[in-house]
Amino acid sequence: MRTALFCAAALLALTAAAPSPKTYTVHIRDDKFQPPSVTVAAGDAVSFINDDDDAHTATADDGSWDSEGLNQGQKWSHTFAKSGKVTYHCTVHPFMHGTLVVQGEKK
Ligand SMILES: [Cu+2]
Repeated sequence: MRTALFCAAALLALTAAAPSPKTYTVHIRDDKFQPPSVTVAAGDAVSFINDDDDAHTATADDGSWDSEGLNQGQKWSHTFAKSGKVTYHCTVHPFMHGTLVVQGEKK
């Protein structure tokens, strides 16, 4: 019992020390990524939600990530661990562009 309490306390201390990851949301609406540019910290997640009635993707221009096809109402979430700036597009509508900036120390 005492061990279990100690473990719980240690876990709480660890949780408090680490910055908690956030989740950002990008809506895909009217053939646009909204907002078109998002800045997050390394370890944060972004959810892409398709609000349109036709299919879209969120696909990194450098191929590092890809939501694949999202139908109306579908959501795709991804955690970004690597810092840097990545532009992305929709493979169905190549005129749709967005920018994702991931900030954090490089290791
Ligand atoms: Cu599209």
